[in-house]
Amino acid sequence: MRIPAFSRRGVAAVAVALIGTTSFFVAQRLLASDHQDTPEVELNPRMDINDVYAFPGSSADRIALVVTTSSPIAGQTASFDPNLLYQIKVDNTGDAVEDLVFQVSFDNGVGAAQRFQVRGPVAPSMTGTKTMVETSGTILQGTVGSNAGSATGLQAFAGLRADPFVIDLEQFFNIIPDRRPATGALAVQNGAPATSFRTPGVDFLRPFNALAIAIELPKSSLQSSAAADAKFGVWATISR
Ligand SMILES: [Ca+2]
Repeated sequence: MRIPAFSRRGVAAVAVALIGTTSFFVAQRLLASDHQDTPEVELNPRMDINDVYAFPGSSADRIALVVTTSSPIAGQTASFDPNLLYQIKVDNTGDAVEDLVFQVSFDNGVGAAQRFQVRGPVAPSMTGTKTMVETSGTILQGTVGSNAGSATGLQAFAGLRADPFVIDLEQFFNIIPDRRPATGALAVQNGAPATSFRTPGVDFLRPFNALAIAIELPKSSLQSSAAADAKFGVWATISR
């Protein structure tokens, strides 16, 4: 398992895998997230995966998969990038290679006028760093800010939501200043250099929104068998 230097997001994904109430395994090789990991991502927040979550769904047999981007700058008119392919990937055979993918793309609309399309779950034609837009299988279409699909089958949401991640990001950059972003409010030092988080803790992200993609469906749609201990791993990618 390999986790890059600034990997609060990657750590989050691992934590989900370990403590989730559904059955998961930790991928053998974890690249974790790309949060601020390259100059291109740093300057293009819509390309930047914030976090990946796997939550229990609306009933015991359902699961909700979520990927967030664009925090902590997403405002009311924030939009997904129509030139990017957002994917949630699922490995259900334990080899850290995706067996199923959800491919999410967006049109040129702005804010709540933007429309999205979800393809999947579908077996991908290509895996790993290579991607092909899939044309077979389920295709779900909806409008940003509204649910689309069926509450008993596949349903999806894309839009602005409160960033669910908890961290004192301001103090984090006082502890590790070389990770400070190049733009935005956090680009400016606020507070003295530090070696630890504040007490009591500060949920710095609480007032901030992220752009979220959430997909909820029966767990059986993702498992390779009906066995009670059937497991699968989940991660996300953004491609251009
Ligand atoms: Ca696999």
